[in-house]
Amino acid sequence: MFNLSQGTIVAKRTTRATGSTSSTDIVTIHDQQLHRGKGGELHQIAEDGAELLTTSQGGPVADDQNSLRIGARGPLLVDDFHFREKIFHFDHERIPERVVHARGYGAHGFFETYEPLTEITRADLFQRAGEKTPVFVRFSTVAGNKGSADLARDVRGFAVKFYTQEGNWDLVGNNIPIFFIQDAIKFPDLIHAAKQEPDRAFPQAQTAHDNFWDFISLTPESMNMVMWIMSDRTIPRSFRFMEGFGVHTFRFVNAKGASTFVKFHWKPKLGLQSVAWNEAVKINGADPDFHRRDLWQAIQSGNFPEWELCVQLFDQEFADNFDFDVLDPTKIIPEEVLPVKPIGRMVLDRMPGNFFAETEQVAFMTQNVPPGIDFSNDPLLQGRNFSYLDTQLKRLGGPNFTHLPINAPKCPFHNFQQDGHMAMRNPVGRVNYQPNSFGEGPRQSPSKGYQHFAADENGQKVRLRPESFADHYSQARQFFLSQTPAEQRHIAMALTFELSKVETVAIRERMISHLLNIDETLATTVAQKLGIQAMPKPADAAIPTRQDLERSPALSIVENGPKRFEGRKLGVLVTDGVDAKLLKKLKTTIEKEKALLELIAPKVGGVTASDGSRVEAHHMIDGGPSVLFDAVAVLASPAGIEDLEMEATARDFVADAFQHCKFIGYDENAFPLLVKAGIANDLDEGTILLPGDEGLAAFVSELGKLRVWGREPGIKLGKA
Ligand code: HDE
Repeated sequence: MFNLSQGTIVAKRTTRATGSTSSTDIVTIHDQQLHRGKGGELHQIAEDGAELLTTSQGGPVADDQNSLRIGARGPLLVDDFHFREKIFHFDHERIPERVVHARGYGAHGFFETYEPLTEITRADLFQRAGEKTPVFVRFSTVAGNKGSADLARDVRGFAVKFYTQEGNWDLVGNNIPIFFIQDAIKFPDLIHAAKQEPDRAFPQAQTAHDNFWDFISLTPESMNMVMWIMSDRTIPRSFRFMEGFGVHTFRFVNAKGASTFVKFHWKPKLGLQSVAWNEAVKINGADPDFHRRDLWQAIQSGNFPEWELCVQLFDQEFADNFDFDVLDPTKIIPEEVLPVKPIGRMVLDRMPGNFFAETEQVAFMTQNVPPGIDFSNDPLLQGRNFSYLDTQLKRLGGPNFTHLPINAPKCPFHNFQQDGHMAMRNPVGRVNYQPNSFGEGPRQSPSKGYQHFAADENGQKVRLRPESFADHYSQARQFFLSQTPAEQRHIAMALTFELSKVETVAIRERMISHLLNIDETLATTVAQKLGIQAMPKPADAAIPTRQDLERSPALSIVENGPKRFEGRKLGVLVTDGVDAKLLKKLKTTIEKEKALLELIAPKVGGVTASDGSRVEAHHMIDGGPSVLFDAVAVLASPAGIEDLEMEATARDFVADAFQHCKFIGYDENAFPLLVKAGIANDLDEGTILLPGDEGLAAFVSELGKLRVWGREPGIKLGKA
């Protein structure tokens, strides 16, 4: 529309209401001022110098505040194309949410290969040490709707799209290394049972209801997963502090066509960490976006989260001799049996510019594998390979979702696919097929193209479950026995809570009968807490629990926690008159640890410190409960603490931190708040009188232990 060659271009220095522009930003053509956008495109300019608002057809808009009508109080007119177009587009803003994993949050980053893996895989991204491959990661919960709260007790999705030089590789994993079911045909039943019940449409994002536990208690293959989901793994403190797993056995295939089985593990650099259940419930109220905000804050402040990609590699002989079937997705291979080998690291360093365009429209598909990575016969994986492509068509509305920038490969790609809704890559010319004799267009290449591993397969066409998948309890028991006492307590508490929400007594009892096959003490504890009068018989088992398997410390979160407070958050409750020197020193000590300090005060406007300086708060006490922090401190003046004692939220701040087994630092003036909160008689190694600014480093180093779980059995509910 604006032909630069015909007009006079005048560079002009202009300051707009929205900020100053450089001298080359504004050009004038035919006396019309235009603004040059980042991509060099031209926009018309409004009276105040901003870009001119237009319709989607490019038509300039004069009034976006009032629709066209007859007279000031008359009816609206169909003539108003601007109104109609605006409302039409708004009406169609939503696309179907994912049937599972609807709530998610994504980030960009890169994967860096440690060393060439040429011997075991021809995958291009593993050929050169130091090679960086761009990635996009989406973390998610499974059961809840898009708007559900982040701290639901749920499995977390951990899906990684690697944009490799030989096409996209999607490692669509979870934060738990196994799954509920052994065959994809059961997936719709599992998900129907887990999501809200269809008549009443609740509960939202919770498995604590009859349908879920009914299905589970009738599905013994889910028992190993039950132990994992009732553990603190399903209430992670942050995406940054969770592991990820490919779950299935995959294959690496080298250039000679030889295959090695592989299981993928992501290990977070900052160690594992979860929250307590009572804390999770409160976080959901205080900040339903807790995990999103955490990732956003970390990346925006330059604290880029990092994971190592590790592999367990094994051959057919190992598979034949292992206690369980490596094709069974309800089983792990313990790291103590087959160590994990780090092969690279992933760093997330950029948030999407637009949530919808990237995080919502990203389409992960298990069947996206580059040459050198292949599938095993895991029946769950093979079922997924059908589902993921199919679901994208529904969700993204047509076959051209691969044209969206977030889904398009970053390597060159050419084929004869054409047309369809919203086609944005449209080849030109006559030839749209092959073979063709015009010598045009792309050609297949047997040497460079994807070659499926030539596995020998034969057998009858049957519907059955292999005998080797039949032991449903041994690894569940191993998981339970590999937990620390605190973690075992949490599993019992979680089972009790969930089953207490189940109204049908027979379902509760059926679950206890399974627990008896896992651990008798666990079963009795839960049964007692549920008030079950007569213990049921252990569930019939196709294969009874084996002798105890070796304990696997890799399965515990507490045993794989951080060594330091790095990446965590200290919440400091302050009052007017707070010791300025102490506060300043605490802040520098925390920041030296690469951790964050946030201030909570009676007013968000902040407090006046002892030296008269004004200190702004991040939260007002009602909006900054202690559940939002990994540890807390209270620093006060004698007058200030009297006011705090009167505040229920300030008492809760301390009482909750105590109940959640957090470290609590306090100065002498703050002690009366501990008395009022009812914890002054129970002080322990986690309640620390701050020794003055000299001893702060020791305090901060204690914080690296994160929780004083030993406090938990002694906490008398209702006391704090
Ligand atoms: Fe998924 N899963 N899944 N799943 N899954 C989807 O695909 C499915 C399973 C996982 O952030 C859907 O694009 C079947 C295991 C993640 O966009 C759908 C089965 C694991 C995500 C689908 C499974 C996963 C999904 C819904 C049983 C861990 C979110 C929307 C065989 C290894 C990806 C979509 C994202 C999403 C099907 C089981 C992980 C319907 C049929 C096991 C992380 O295609």
